[in-house]
Amino acid sequence: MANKEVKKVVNCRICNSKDLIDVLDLGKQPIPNGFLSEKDLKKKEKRYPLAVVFCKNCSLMQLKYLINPEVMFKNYLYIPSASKTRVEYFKKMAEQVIEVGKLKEGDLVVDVGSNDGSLLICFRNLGMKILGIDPAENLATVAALNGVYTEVGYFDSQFAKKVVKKYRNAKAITATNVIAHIQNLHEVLKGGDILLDDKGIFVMHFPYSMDLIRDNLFDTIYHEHLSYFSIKSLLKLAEESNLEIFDIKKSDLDGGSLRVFWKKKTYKGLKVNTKEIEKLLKEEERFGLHTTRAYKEFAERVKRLKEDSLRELKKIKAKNKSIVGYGAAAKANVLLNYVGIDNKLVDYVVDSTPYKQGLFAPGSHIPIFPEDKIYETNPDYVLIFAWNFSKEIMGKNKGYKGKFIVLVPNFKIL
Ligand code: JHZ
Repeated sequence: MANKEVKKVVNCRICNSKDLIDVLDLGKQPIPNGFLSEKDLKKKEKRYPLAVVFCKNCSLMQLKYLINPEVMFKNYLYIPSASKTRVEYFKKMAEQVIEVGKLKEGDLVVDVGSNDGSLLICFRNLGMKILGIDPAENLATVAALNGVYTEVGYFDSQFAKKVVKKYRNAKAITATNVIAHIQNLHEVLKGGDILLDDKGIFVMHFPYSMDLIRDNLFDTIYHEHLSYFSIKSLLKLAEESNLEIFDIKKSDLDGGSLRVFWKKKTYKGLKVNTKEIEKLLKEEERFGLHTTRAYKEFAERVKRLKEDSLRELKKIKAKNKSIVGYGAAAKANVLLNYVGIDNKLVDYVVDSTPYKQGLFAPGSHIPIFPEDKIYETNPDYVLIFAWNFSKEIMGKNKGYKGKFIVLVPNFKIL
């Protein structure tokens, strides 16, 4: 893919099957974190096809078209620390990893996709040695300001060898919301096997496809997310690896996520929680997550959601009421572009991320302001794009007198 920017997927990333069924086409969209400066607005914006397919063999939903990662990740504006709730989850995750992996003070924790160092800081506060890995050069600088050192690059077996040589084996590797960004998943596991201490654990955290399908979370489908994991697909992925899954825990973050615990097959100091894994797999079967029907029905619901949302927003505007957005999330941009919401419907979006303020949302070109802007203009409605943080957002804006709206899982005035 070196010179080509878009590549169509022909084989499943996990099981290599060609039996890929079309699920949903979200049209041509700009990259979801491709925020624009005023100067950029004059240039032609690049759009890439955004669609998902479902592998009938291993049940991995995945992107139909891939974009060169350099386009998306070299300069990255998303930081987890802009959301207090997410940082709270990171604190709990660090405690859990230390407990499950029986880590001791001074053990090395390596975070893949370490971003601004938010998760590693939690480990450092608990006495661990830490190292970040991330391809975003701009974020490595931000992490350094937080005292977190980052090796810049994409994690795979070669990268893992370099890290072991330069530092040592890791007692824990973490990867939150990044495994879905990586094309070669088998390489990630190979890298994990190389980097991990014989008695170490590798903990992955990412959104769960069952929650996505059941709750219409279509806006979490975007160019950065190559894979939408089911447990069936994860167990298939594990088959070829020297690592094995020894536990899976559900989390309610981001509308529903999975935390997947891996260890070396040769390490017998931790028991495999077969009962829990089988229970979760049965739940998927009962839901129908391995059948084409579940995906077709999901696509139908998303198309209806688009029509309903647009109609309801237009009704509000027809009454001369103002609407603004809250949270210039990546998923906000998918929603804006798919539903067809522009500056005529939504006046502006507010966001706590300093790097996004003053820029414009990709595609819709809606301007982004700091959060207090809503107290300057007092809009009639605030549309919460970051629905995963509705509680935090409504909680800290008790002084706002208008009404809150969400569009996902369905149009609702709160
Ligand atoms: P948030 C990113 O997606 C990209 P996004 C990535 N691919 C991924 O998987 C997820 O993260 C996990 C703002 N906000 O975290 C901050 C406020 O303004 O749901 C963020 O810009 N005020 C890695 O971008 C956005 O909302 C607040 O009070 O969809 C939330 O984005 C709060 C709580 C948030 O991720």
